Amino acid sequence: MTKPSFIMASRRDFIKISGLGLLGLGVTGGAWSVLRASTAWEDLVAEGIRFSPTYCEVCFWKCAGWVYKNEKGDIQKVVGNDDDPHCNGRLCPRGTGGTGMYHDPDRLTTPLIRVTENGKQTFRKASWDEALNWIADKMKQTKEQYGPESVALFSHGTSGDHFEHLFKAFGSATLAGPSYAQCRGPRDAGFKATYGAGVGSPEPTDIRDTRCLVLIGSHIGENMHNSQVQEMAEAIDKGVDIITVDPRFSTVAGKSKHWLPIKPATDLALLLSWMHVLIYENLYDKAYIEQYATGFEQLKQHVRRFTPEWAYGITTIQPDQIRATARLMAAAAPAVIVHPGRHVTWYGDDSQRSRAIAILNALLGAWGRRGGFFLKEKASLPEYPYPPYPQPRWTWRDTLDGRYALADEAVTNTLIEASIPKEGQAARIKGWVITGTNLPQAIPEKGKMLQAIDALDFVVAIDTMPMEVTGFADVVLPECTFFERYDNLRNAPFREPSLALRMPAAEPMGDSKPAWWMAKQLAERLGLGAYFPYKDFSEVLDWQLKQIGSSLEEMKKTGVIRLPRKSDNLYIKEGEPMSFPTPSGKIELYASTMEQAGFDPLPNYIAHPEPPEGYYRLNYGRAPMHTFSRTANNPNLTDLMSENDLWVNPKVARIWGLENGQYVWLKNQDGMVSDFSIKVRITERIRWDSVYLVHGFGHNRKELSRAFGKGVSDTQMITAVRTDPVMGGTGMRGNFVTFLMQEPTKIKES
Ligand code: MGD
Ligand code: SF4
Repeated sequence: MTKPSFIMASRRDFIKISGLGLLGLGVTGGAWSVLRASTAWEDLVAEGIRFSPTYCEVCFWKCAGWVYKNEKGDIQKVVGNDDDPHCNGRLCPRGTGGTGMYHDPDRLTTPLIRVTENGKQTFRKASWDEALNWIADKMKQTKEQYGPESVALFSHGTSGDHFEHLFKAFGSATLAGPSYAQCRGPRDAGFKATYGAGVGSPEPTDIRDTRCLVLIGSHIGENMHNSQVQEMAEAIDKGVDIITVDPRFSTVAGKSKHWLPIKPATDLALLLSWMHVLIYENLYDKAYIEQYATGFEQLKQHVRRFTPEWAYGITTIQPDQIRATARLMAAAAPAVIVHPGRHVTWYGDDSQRSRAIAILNALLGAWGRRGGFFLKEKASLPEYPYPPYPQPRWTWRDTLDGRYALADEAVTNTLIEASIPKEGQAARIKGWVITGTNLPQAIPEKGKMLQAIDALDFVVAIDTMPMEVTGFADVVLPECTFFERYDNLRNAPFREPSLALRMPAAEPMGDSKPAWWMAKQLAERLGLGAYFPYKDFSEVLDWQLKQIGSSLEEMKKTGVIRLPRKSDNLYIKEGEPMSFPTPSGKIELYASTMEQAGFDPLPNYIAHPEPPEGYYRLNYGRAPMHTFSRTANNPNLTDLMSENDLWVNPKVARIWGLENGQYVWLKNQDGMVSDFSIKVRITERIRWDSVYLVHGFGHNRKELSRAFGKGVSDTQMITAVRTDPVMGGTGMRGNFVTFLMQEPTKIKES
């Protein structure tokens, strides 16, 4: 076994280290493939070298890893857990650099309360008692006056689990997160209308065995979801054909057999035309469709007119290329994946685009087939026996006011709207608790958010960092990072069920605390202590693990438990009957749930607004070393990428006289001017009608010493939102920007 080295690595070096999977504890035992404590492990501990299990919170792939500490107990590095199917022993650059979250000197380390001094609002340090009493008093008052439902929770990530439990015990189901209406919601609505179930996370894409991978605006590789990227690398080695549809020559476009530089906002036309080719050239999987699907004849009639020639006029993709790519998919079927994507809130018709993707996969017979989509399974882990929750009188669903009939989860924006008083009518929501989400960078239409914040009785932010969201809070609670706490076991559906443990590798820094502790303290102050009947959250984990024949002690040594599947059908067996959880029990090519809710039962192309003269569509995406805005100040990751740049086509650069490396400000179609400037990168890799930048930069909090003023925030430039009528997703890619060569205003902190 390779012994870990504790020589301080330079920030660039340690990315390589993560790839080595240093902890070679590949011992399996019993019915479970469980890593057992080896002598080598005990040797290491005896030598004063400590490591403990975690799963990563830098993004939501939740890779399991080992945190290494030196003899003094200082966290040195984190490496992947060999037995974890989410990472296969290797963390991505962000995960490896995740220790920067722990070491960041800008971290929040004490509770803060807003006060006014000499007429100016500021924060002062507070004790935990003072801060928690303040929040509990506000929650109690609001409950008495308006009902518990009037306190809303915005959350993203594992700390949200603990507050969700508190809120449900309190009597509020007014809970939302940006991972739905700003991210994957339309995808899950589109797939659910077709297959009866959403896609979920991790996506059940069988990439390692696929023969043809179609990526529509989903840039795997830049969007670094660990095992998915590893599987794609494996598939590339095996000669997979990749078709990338993107107005931008993304990294994966360079590995693709076909790059289709589609005119932005026209993907649905291409998808309909691909269906036309598959059906009218008799290339679809007839046996599969006959056995498992319904609505084929309606679909056939529907796509009759969507010829490649029709689509060419809309998408700018040559008819020959549309035919060739459809035939390539059919030749690989059923080992083909038209990837559902993840962040899909683009143009406001995103559920329908996702429906088209779902239908296309059905025509290719890919759902439930090797090399297509596997049938995922998750561990059945008993819930801790908490008392039953009270029934709220109203929930997030009531804030939809009859809109978005197929929304399965809360829509952040309707909670924001319900927090703004209307003419003569008080707002339903009076207080916000926000944890693990930086709302000003995550949710477009900041104007509405500011209106709501102005009207609210109280705002609490729980964060590890002094992010923008904390600037709007009355009370800020400092959460310790995922390196310093217990959280729920990771239990995500995949090819085989697995559980991963996160435990503290170090004491919380300063006066920061874990979310479970904060939620418990608030519960006790609210008379809800019965919902938190433990001293330490580890007791909950131990109880749950004991129900399945393991224990916390055992898991501390393995980090991951892999469980056998209960069903042996990772794929549908040839000809095997299969019932889908749709109203008809079949894959619904013609979606009855859509029809009943008053939406098109078959997807239709609609034209979207074009950029005004002199403006370019604002396209945005991901970088492999950053996640949203949460990593922008991470000392390790800013070393790798400290600001975003603006991709500009050479033709556009010539018109504007732009030079590589020059800084420009951006102005959008509504006159919104960027707070900061962005470096121009002239490249043929972007179409002339668009510009591109990485999301999550352009921070305006001076407390973020490395992120402040670096690059432009795409969210700031997104003032026009096209809302998806099906589920309320906020389409954000209908915004257009132009360049300003001079600093337009003095930078103000908002
Ligand atoms: P971040 O901006 O990274 O993501 O939206 P968010 O979840 O809000 O903000 C995360 C916040 O959590 C930060 O303030 C960070 O400091 C804090 N944090 C990190 N770790 C912890 C922790 O352990 N505990 C606590 N309490 N806080 C922690 C993501 C959302 O954004 C998503 S999912 C998508 S897909 C959308 N992407 C997107 C986009 O690409 N462009 C634009 N313009 N908007 C987008 N919005 C959406
Ligand atoms: Fe962490 Fe990377 Fe895994 Fe995401 S993909 S959980 S950032 S290691």
